Amino acid sequence: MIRLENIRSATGVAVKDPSDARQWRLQRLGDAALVVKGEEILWHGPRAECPEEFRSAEVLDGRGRLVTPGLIDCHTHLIYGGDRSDEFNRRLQGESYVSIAASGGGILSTVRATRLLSEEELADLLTQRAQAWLRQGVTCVEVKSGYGLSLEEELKMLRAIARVQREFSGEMVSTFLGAHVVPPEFAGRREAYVDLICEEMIPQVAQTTLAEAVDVFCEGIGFTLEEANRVLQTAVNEGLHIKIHAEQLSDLGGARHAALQGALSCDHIEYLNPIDVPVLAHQGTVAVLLPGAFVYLGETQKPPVEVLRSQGVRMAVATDHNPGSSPLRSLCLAGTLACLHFGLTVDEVFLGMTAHAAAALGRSEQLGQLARGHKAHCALWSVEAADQLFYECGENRCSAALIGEEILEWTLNEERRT
Ligand code: DI6
Ligand code: FE
Repeated sequence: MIRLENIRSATGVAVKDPSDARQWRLQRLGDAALVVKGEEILWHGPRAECPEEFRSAEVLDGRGRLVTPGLIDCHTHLIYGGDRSDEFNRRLQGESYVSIAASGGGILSTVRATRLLSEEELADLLTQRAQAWLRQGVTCVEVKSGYGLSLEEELKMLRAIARVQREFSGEMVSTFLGAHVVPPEFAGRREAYVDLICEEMIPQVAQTTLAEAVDVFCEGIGFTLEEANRVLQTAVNEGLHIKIHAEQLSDLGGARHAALQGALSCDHIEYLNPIDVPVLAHQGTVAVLLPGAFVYLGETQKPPVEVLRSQGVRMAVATDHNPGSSPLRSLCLAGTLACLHFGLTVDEVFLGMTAHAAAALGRSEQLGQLARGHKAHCALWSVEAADQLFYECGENRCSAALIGEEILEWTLNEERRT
């Protein structure tokens, strides 16, 4: 058992109904203590109120840093081969994301690069990226497949994720995204590809437990509403969680249908019709906002944040890191963009990458709060207050993680302020 002292802290706390965003607030403590035994948080609160029973614990010195729950990046495509900097340049010269995709580039270009790599090579790339996330205070990262698009290639991606999962000191959550786009082998036979997903891929994913959730890209360049519904229903029948990329570039109604099928989250949702928001609220579905893709694609249509807020829908914020629409490597920067472009407050962004991101991954009871019974996965920041996390950008302020009873430290290039 350890007691972390000489810390400030910030954490979301649910006042009443945890599925209603209006019931959450950010608790900031100036002189806090955190007691951990094994993997689990036993107590968190003002240091002066620490119960007698924890006074005998070994003391760890937090050196005046801010302690938060480890951040959670609940939507990434962190495993892939190659990069698409050439397309970034083409887009800057006027080509659109959709026209590049239609000419065989875009997601399909990453599919070609990913298929060339072995399971081991993919695992190495993912390990490096996951370590970079951890050093920025992200102790839980969701990773989607979706650049394999055949039974073998999708399983290869998922097995590579599983390898990294076993070694990663934080938590890695695996999502199957076979329904990303129709692969070239099925050009003109999209129904046959959806058959393959539903009849072979999803049952194998469920049987091997290589992913805990199924996602689908419901979009003009992805899958129709009917196809998405079929994929998600198959996943539900197989006992898997579901989520959806919906209303990113157009309004197909995917978010409403996915929420009605019990989706944990609806992601992107720039084009979500406000009349669908009560469905998300009623179903307790989390709205995952992805400002990286919004900015990189030069979008102007913003998600209906004010309606989501007034209806009490929990909003999460994630990087959507991928080599095309969001090559963003900083969750805190995604938070800054959510503030500047979508009008979220610092408190909303904080909750959106802790408690509400945990809900988007079905982990509300285990992650995202400094609370008794939660996993001791925390980040230590060289900042004075939580407000600073999304204020400046371009520099990492996280200098350590607490994983269980152990502090993992790394060096920051720190400007010394006197
Ligand atoms: N939406 C996204 O933002 C990514 N996939 C998706 O369905 C984009 C993936 C890519 O461009 O490679
Ligand atoms: Fe995505």
